[in-house]
Amino acid sequence: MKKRNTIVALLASAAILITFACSSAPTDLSKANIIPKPVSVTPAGESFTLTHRTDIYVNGESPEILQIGQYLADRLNPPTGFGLEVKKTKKDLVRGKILLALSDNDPSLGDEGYELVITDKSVRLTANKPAGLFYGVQTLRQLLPAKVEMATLQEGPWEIATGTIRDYPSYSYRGAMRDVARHFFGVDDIKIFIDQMAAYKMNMLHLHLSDDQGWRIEIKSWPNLTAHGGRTEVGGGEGGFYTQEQYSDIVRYAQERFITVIPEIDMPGHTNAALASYPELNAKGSDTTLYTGTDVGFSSLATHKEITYKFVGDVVRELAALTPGPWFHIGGDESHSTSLEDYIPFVNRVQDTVAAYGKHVLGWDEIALATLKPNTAVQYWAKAENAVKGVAQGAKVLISPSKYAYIDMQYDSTSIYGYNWAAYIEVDDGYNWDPASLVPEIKKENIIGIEAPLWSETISTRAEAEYLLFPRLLGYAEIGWTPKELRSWDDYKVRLANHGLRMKAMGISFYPSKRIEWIK
Ligand code: TNX
Repeated sequence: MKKRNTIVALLASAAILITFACSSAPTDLSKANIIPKPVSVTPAGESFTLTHRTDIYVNGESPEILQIGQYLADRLNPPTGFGLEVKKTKKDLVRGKILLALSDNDPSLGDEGYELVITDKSVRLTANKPAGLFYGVQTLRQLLPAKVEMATLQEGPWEIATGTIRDYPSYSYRGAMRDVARHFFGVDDIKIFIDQMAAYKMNMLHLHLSDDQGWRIEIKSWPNLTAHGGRTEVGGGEGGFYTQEQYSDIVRYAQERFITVIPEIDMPGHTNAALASYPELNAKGSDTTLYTGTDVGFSSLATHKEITYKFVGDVVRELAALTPGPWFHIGGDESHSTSLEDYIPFVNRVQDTVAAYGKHVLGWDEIALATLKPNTAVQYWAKAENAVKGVAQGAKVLISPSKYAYIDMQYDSTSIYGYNWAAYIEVDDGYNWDPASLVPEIKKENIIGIEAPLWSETISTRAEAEYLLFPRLLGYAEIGWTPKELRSWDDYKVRLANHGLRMKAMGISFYPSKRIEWIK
């Protein structure tokens, strides 16, 4: 019996040896398909193999570092089956292991940068701040085979090319917007999206929480906003809303992934759901009819009534209290039913309200027609002249030009979902532009970053959203992170082709653009 066991064991090890011999371990780190492309990659020509002995060691006093170590273990353990553990250490290098360490002696990496040093014996990830470690972990994921993204046990080997990556972002705001007003998307959908953003080092999630078709966030002092205004959506579906607890849950989940939530309450236009819930907010009339169409520009809060400012004050107070991030988005777009004479004082007053609750104002580019307060930032989506007016007032600009960055635009005339009023945006069109080269008066130093908005008039399910989001979101992530000089379509399209398998492993229903030679 003993002899037979020995033979079995010998055969098994031979099988393992053969497997190893047949697989060609990656040895050239410069060939790794990382998105967004890192600032610098120096290959060392060998490879490191992750095994059941490669536990994760963390060195640093921040409570977040343990959490990041655990996040990495939680990504690696299901597909590898290794059961890696997270352990504390005081050492700077642990042979045979993965080490995450905080050390703030590398100023060129900034607050979000990291250095990843991979030798044949160990992996060492360092950063000044926890955010940098988190982004380094995202890079490490992408160095492993795509099947590392599967939730079920996969076959190894788990090999990485050796070398050094030093990396940090171009812009501090790398965002996406989800419109949960036109069609409602629940907490689980948004959490999945947060995980997808995190994988590509995006850090700002703008939630468009109210519009003509629905009010999506519980406001305790104005309960009819959700009781009535949250009850439908485009096309007449049942709509929905987040309770304050659910919103806080989203905020926390995002925070754990170094993503800041930016709530938007669009005003004075795009407010039919609020007007129908509280008719006293109308200039005249008392219509309580909900709207399920897709027109824009027909509604306005009564900018002359004091009750409107009581309403805005209560909403901003409750939502600001639930929002740890610095920004509060006041919308301000397409207020075609508000005269400019009414619009300007309204925007001026609402900026004061937001400031009173400790937040900085973000608003669509039309708000630059008003007098911008210090720290107010303008989101350039439509009119360059508005954004330029903002810059002239000393405001920073968030770049979201509809022609390049609107994720609800169709890829081409055959696209099933989306609009085309701004453009068709194929994957290369979405990638081939630069935020600091769009408008001569808007220079890199005026720009906080880039955001890609996904409006949801034409989509109502997670798969439909993903069809528009992916693969374009990866390109927007790269534009926000990677310096302009390192970005090129020819290089990007090869890396993206490799991410097809990775997106598939992550369960993403992406649009298989013909402009990419997807690796099968
Ligand atoms: C314009 S972008 C809008 C949205 C629509 C979108 C559809 C912006 C600030 N306003 O209300 O949903 O077009 O593409």
